[in-house]
Amino acid sequence: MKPDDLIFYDYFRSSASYRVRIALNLKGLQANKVETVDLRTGAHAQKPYKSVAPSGLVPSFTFGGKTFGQSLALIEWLDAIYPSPRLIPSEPLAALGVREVAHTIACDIHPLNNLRILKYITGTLSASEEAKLEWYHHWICSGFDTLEALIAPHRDKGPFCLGADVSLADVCLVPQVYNARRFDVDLSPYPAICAVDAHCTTLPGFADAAPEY
Ligand SMILES: N[C@@H](CCC(=O)N[C@@H](CS)C(=O)NCC(=O)O)C(=O)O
Repeated sequence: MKPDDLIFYDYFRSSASYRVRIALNLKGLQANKVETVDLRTGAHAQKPYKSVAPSGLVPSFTFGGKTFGQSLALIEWLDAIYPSPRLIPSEPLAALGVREVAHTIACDIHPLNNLRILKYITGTLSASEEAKLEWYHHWICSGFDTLEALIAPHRDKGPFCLGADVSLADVCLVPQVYNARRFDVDLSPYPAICAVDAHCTTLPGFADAAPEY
């Protein structure tokens, strides 16, 4: 299924874009057009991308002549229009649990370790490469301590973060684990996180969305 007129601005290594790729795959959707915005060359921070997406961040969607950013907002929109499978449960308490995990990743971990933050601390604040890695590991581990406590109680109910059903929590977790591995974070203190990640990455919707390297 192709939502009419949808352009998806994507970058393979962007974990926020990776979330959107997983959500599209799980729902069997394809954008009409996928435009790569290369973060390595700084294409995100310049025209023409900056003129359609003022934040200069990926991912974003353009349709009906407008551009919208924020991966969780984009996924919630997709979920409202294409509810199969539901990534945010309709039952309010279940939805609260899913958003708690998703926001722990998207609000409390990811923004601290984003490219522009790492560039700022090494550039403007003159932090060393070693200090940058220490920063990166610190915020991943701080967030993963919380996530492990949120996910572990659900391990006997099914293979996903919140039990039997795939949700926005898993869509956010897998890209964040990818980031942690890329930066050599020791994941041995997080068996529940690793078990959910190991299960999800066997599923085509997740596997096909993964960065090639
Ligand atoms: N909260 C935003 C974050 C978007 C974001 O930070 N994207 C990153 C890639 S994962 C980016 O464009 N970074 C460019 C930069 O930091 O300069 C979302 O969930 O979409």
